[in-house]
Amino acid sequence: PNHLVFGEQAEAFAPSNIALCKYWGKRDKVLNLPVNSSLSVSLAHLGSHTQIRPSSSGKDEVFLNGKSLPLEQAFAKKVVSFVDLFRRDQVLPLVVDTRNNIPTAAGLASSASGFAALTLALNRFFSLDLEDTVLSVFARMGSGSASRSIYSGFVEWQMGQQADGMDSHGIPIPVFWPDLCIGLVKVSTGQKAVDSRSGMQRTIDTAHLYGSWPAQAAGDLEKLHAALQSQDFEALGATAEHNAMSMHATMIASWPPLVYWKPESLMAMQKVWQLREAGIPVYFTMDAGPNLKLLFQQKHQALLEAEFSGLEVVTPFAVD
Ligand code: 2P0
Repeated sequence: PNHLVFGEQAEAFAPSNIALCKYWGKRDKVLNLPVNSSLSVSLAHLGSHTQIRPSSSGKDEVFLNGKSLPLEQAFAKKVVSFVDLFRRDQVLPLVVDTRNNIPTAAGLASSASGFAALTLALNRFFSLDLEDTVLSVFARMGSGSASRSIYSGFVEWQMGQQADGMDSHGIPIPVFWPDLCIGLVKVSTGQKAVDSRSGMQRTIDTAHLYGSWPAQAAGDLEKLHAALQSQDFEALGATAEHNAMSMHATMIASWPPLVYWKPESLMAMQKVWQLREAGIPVYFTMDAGPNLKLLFQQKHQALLEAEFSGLEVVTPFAVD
C-alpha cells in the first residue's frame, strides 16, 4: 500500500549480538548482502529500545541516548533513509528515539540492536505484521549484523544467493545453552577509528589475504553447528576464537593497516591463553574494536571476574 495506517507511537526492544563466526565483507553494498554466512548469540537484556512517534516540529528528529542528533550526522542519516524504506513518499515527519544499554561504538554491536529495534518498532508503528524472516531482511538493509538481532539465542545469518537478497536473513538455531556465559572486557569505550562498513571495504580492496576468508568462515560455520548440536563448549570456544583471529589477520593485512587492538587488548588475550594453559576453558572473540568478549561456563564465572576487573557478564540463556 502507498499510504500506511499508523498509530500514535510504537516501541520495541532488540538485543545486541556477538558473532562466533563473523560477517566481514559485502558482495552487494546497497542491499548489504554478505560475502559469507555468520553465526551469533544474542545478548538477552543488553541492546536497544527504540520508540517512534510523529514529529510535531515538521521534520524528522533522531535521538540517541536522549541526545538530539544533527540530521547530517552519519547515524542519523542512516536512520532517516532506513525509515524512508517504510514511509516511502508519504509526508510523515517522525521522531526516532533510541536508547542503548550498551556502550555505543565500542565494538559491542550497537548498530545491530539499533537497526533491529528500529525495524521492529516500524513494523508496529505501521501495523505491518511482517514475518520474522522479512523483518530480518529489512534489518539487514540498515546494518548487516542487525539481521541476527531480530532473534534471541543462537542465530545464523544465511548469506543467501538471490540478487534481491530475500534469502539473506537470520534463522534461529533451536539450541538452549544455559551454562554459557559471555564476559565483556572493556578495554576502551571510546569511538573507534574506522567503522566496520569502511573497514570491511578496505579489507576487500587491499588485503590479498582476504581471499582465504570465505573458506575459513564456511569451515568455522560447520564446526560451530556441530559444537552446538553436541554442546561441546571447548569446540565452540576454540572455533570462535580462531574465526575472530582469522578475521583480524585480514584486517591487519589491509592497507593502510586496520589494527583495532590496543596494547591492553593483547594483554587480555595473553591472560586468556595463560588461563587455558592452567586448565581453565576460557576463549575470546573480538570485533572491529579493542574490547574482548570472553566465552566461558558458569562454574568459572567467579574466577574470571577476579582475573578481569570490571568484567560484565551476560548469560544469554538465563531464565529470570
Ligand atoms: C559481526 N561485525 O559479524 C562483524 C564482526 C564487526 C566485526 O557485523 O556495514 O555494523 O552496517 O552491514 O553490521 C559490524 O558490521 O556493518 C559487524 P554494516 P555492521 O558482528
